[in-house]
Amino acid sequence: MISGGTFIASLITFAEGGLTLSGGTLGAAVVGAPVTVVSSGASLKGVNAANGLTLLPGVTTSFSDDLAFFGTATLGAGATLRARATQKLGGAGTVFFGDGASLAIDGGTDLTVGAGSLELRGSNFRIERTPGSTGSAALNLGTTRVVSAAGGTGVIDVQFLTYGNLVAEPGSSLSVSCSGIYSPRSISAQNGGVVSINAPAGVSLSFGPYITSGATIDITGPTSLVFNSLQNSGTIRIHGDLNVGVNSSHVGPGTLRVDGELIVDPNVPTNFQPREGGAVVVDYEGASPLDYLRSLIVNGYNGTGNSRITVVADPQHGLGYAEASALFTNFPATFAGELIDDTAFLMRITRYGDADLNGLVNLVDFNRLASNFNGTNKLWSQGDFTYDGIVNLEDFNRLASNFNLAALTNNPTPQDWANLAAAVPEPAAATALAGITSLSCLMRRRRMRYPRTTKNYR
Ligand SMILES: [Ca+2]
Ligand SMILES: [Ca+2]
Ligand SMILES: [Ca+2]
Repeated sequence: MISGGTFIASLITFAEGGLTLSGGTLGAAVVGAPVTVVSSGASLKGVNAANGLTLLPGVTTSFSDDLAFFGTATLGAGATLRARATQKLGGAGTVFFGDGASLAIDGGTDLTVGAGSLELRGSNFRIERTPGSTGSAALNLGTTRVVSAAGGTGVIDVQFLTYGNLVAEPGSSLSVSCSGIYSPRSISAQNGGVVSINAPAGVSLSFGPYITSGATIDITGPTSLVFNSLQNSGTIRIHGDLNVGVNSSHVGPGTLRVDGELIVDPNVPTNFQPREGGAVVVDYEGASPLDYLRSLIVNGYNGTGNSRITVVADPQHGLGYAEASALFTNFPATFAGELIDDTAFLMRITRYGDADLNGLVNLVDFNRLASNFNGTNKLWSQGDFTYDGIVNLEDFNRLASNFNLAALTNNPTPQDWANLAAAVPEPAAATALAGITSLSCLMRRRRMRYPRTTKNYR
């Protein structure tokens, strides 16, 4: 037990028991047993706790010089570990925050979380500038360190945050606020988890490896956000511009929402690739990005240009796109789980023929095609499913081959074809009905060559 004064030693070795600190200052390497701080007022100065460190509940302990531990550092409920000068929190293992525990960084302090795969993890915790202190508190997480909310709400609220991997585990939320440079290596919301990032306007956020969303990631503030890879089975909302800057960036089956501009790097071959039913909402104000984004989709389809928006090749599915105002009449409307206004550009991987992007190919879609038949400068939502701007028999055939199909339903029945024929409006009727005839012949010929079990014709 050390209860007062200053105790500096190069090495303290225990065969059993441990070192208990109730006051004073400890500066030593401690091996063989853990260090336990039992009351506030004690401080650590250059401590290396080789067998772990514990702060009992409610205890506040400050540290200066480097603090290292190996194994687990446990901050009891309501305990505070306070960083008092530019230094490093090092070691290997996990800092576990008890309920309401915090890591406080004094203003003017630059705290680097040290080498290795150190993890800061807990249910309800805060990492913040020491209340009442002034100046910037900086947290440098390096490239492999993890801050993970597990079962509650984790808060990071510092002036500068750099690097690190930010995780919300299932059922948890991690809320990050910072006013300075911010460049996390990854952000991950596990299934049922939420990550909220609030960065200042005017900064550019750059993500190293990836963003992974199994639930919700909400990013507010930056005027520009660059990412390398995006795996999205949940929802990602970016309240600012999104720059896609590295080849093979992609999203999964979730929804990506950008309240701003979606920009795909024109300088190097860059491919933005929604996948497996993924939807993208670009909620703009002012001029529509339609021409720009459509050109990237056309690039992707034709394999031309540096900047591309593509989908994985599939004879039955394409990347549908539409202005919200072309699909809905009442706003706010709901698309892919997102509330949208009448100035939004929408993309979704869906079957060819699904002009209104609702996931089904039916008479409503056919009517859109028929009313634009033989037109030029047309969009997907008007029946151009081949990305050439023209609505003709090729587009009709794509629609017809998916008619009455949702995700994985059966082939159309004779009654479906009759319904389709009956729905053809004038003046497109003659042409389109000719198309049906052609299509029927085509389908019959194809079926002779390909058995019905062939995947492409299911
Ligand atoms: Ca809008
Ligand atoms: Ca449809
Ligand atoms: Ca066409």
